[in-house]
Amino acid sequence: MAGPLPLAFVRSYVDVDDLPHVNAEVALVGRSNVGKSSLINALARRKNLARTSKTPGATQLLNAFELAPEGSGRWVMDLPGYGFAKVPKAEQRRWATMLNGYIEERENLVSIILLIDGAVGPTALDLQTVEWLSSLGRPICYVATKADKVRPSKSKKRRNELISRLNVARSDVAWVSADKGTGIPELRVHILDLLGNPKLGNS
Ligand SMILES: Nc1nc2c(ncn2[C@@H]2O[C@H](COP(=O)(O)OP(=O)(O)O)[C@@H](O)[C@H]2O)c(=O)[nH]1
Ligand SMILES: [Mg+2]
Repeated sequence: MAGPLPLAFVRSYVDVDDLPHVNAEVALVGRSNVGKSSLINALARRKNLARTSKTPGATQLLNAFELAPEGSGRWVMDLPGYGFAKVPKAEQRRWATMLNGYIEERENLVSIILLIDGAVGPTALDLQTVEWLSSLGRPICYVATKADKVRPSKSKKRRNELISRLNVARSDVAWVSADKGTGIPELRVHILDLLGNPKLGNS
């Protein structure tokens, strides 16, 4: 089991073109309010590393975090969320263009970590996004968030629904709760594997 990921905030970027070259990167993508920032905090076991918000749509920046040591070039990106109802169409198009540019330009993007709200998702918009991301040819790792909000009596049904709607295997979805810590150690191991863990000698 992995302990907290030694993540440090690098900076926020407005523009994909400003991102420097890195060795390996994973990117958290998901609907506004799905729990991206909370997940980063849970992975690092820090309270305020990534800002969490009760106001969806607040983050429109590309927030970069780096695994220690500084300069390792192993990055975790928190990307702006999509699908916040009050965001105007023009802004949604801007988001799609940004993400498209990001995915096309990040040569060392090892995997997209797509977050789906485990209690309610996938929504129609999640499914559209999955289809679109798949067409761009990058590997996707699915994470179902807020597992603690699913009642134990509904859990099996919910999990079955989610994998059948995503059309993936059970083992392709990691269920996590940032609040309770469920599934977080396993996801840390997976992220370290994706980014190449020097301690394991595969970087
Ligand atoms: N119950 C529960 N709530 C969560 C969990 N993760 C996030 N949230 C809540 O969902 C809301 C949005 O979280 P945030 O991390 O800001 O989402 P983001 O917009 O994707 O970055 C906040 O009110 C969080 O407290 C979780 O694991 N369980
Ligand atoms: Mg956020």
